[in-house]
Amino acid sequence: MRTSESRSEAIERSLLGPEQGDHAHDAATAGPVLTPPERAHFEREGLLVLRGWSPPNLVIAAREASEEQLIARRDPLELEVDVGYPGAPGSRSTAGGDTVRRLLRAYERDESFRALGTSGPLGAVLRELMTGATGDEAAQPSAPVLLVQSHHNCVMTKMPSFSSATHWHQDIRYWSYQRPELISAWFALGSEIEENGCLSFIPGTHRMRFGHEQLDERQFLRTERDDNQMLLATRVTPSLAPGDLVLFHCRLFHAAGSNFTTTPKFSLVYTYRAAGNSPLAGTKSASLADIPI
Ligand SMILES: O=C(O)CCC(=O)C(=O)O
Repeated sequence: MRTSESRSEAIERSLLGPEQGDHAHDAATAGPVLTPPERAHFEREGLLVLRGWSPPNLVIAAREASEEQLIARRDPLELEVDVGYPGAPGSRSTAGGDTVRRLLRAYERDESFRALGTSGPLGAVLRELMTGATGDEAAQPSAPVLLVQSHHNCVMTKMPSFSSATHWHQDIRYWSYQRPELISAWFALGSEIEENGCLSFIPGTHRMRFGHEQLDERQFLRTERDDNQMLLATRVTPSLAPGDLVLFHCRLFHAAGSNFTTTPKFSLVYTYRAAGNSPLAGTKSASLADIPI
C-alpha cells in the first residue's frame, strides 16, 4: 500500500496531469462545462452519469484510503445493524454484526476524498446544473456551491455476505433546507454492477409529487401499488466503472441491492447545495459548517 505522502503526490499529479476525463479538462478552461443535451438530460431525468470523470490516480488513492480506514475501523463508522435495512445482521452480537455500512465524515478523512469532492471542475458542473435545474438565482455561475457536511459526506461500503439492500427513497425525506434542491455526487471507486449492489433510479421522479399513501411509514415507495409499479417499470440501473461519477437530484427516487460478490464495493458520496439554499436553523442539516467549492 502507498504511504499518505505518495498518495498526495498522486493527487497532485492527477489534478494537474493529462489523465483527467474530458469534462474535468474542459472545466479548467472558461465557458460551459456540460453540453446542452447533458443539462437537458439532468433537468428531465434528475440524473447524469459522467463517464471517466475522476482522475485515475485519485480514484486509486481514494480506494486505498477507504480500504485502509475500513481495516483500521477508523471512526466515525455506521454499521449495517445501525441502518437495519433488509439483509442487515439482526444485532451487533450476531454473525456479521460489526459489518461497516459507511465511513462517515469523509471530507475530514483523507486528502483524496477532499480533492475529489471539491475540485474546480466539479464546482463548475454543479453550478451549471443548479442554475438550470433549480432556477436558483443564488447559483449563478459565479456564486459558490457548498459541499454539505451533514448529509452523505461518506464512503458507502457494501461488503460481501452481510450487506443490506436500500429500498426506493428520496434523499431529501430527512433533510431540511429552504428548498428541496440539492444534488448528490456518487464517485465510483470500483466497478458497480447489479451483482454488487449498484444504484437504480426512477428517472423524472424529482419533478413529480407523491401522496402519503404512496409511501410507507419510513417514506419508502410502496412497491405493491399499481401507480408505483408503473413508475418502477421505467427504472434504470447504470453500471459504473471506477472513475465514473453520477450526479442526482435529492428528490429522485433511487434504490440499491445487496452485494452478492466476494469483493467489497466502495463509493464516495457527497451532497451539494447552492449558497442561497440554506439549511433550516436547529436541524441536523445545519449541524456542521458547509464547505464552499
Ligand atoms: O448503496 C446503497 O445501498 C444506497 C444508499 C443510498 O441510496 C442512500 O444512502 O441514500
